[in-house]
Amino acid sequence: SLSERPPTTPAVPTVAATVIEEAKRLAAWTAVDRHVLPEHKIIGIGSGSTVPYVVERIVAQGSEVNKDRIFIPTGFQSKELIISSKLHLGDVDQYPTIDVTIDGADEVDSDLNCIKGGGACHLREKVLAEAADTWIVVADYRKNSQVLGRNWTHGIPVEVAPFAYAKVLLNLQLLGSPKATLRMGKAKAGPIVTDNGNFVIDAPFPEEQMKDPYTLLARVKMLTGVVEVGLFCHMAKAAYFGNQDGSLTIR
Ligand code: ABF
Repeated sequence: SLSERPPTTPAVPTVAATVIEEAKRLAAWTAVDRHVLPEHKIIGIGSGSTVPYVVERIVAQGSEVNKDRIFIPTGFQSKELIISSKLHLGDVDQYPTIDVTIDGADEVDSDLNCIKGGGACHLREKVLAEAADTWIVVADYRKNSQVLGRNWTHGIPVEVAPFAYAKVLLNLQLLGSPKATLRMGKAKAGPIVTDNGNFVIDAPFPEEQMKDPYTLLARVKMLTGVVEVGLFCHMAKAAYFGNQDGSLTIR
């Protein structure tokens, strides 16, 4: 029985966490092997917990190839990752054309549309995705979905100018998201603030609307005060998902 288990026996969540990490690593390493080629000199590095495995694999390509490369971050976390990995840091204003950007996602649908912005970096993530000749998504199996919103139930992250948040909230509610809410910091003492000094609203929409993410993206983006929407439509060239059983799904 459970009570007879020695206290040192690993708990189930620890095992699951290892499986998830291995799934992330497999997706990230395979994507790097296939898409980060020796001739690529300007490389975008995304945000989240899968991206460190991307950088790990790029570092393993060796200093000979990496000494001539510039790495562009999507936010504070990836900037620190690039610096601590001793790779050359650049910014998208110096390098507006990127060879390849690899990033994570909160959810990916069957047409490779993505929800992003769980980490509140989606403005920079989208700029780096658009700037790239090739944009690749890496994730574990939990992000692999048919329709957006089924796995990621918090809603679409919408970055807004702080002074306009109440107006945008109201407009999002009118657009079909009555539960749209301003994202608060951990202590709930105030809203989270993005790398760009803005707020984030999380707007869950009914599946009916999520089935046509491009139309929804266009409607939300039209709201004055919205800086960027965490819906990435028709952008990914491929998505790599590490699975629970150690296999890989490529779409
Ligand atoms: C969110 O988290 C996304 O915009 C980001 O790319 C994603 C990936 O997170 P993880 O790899 O930890 O699942 O911020």
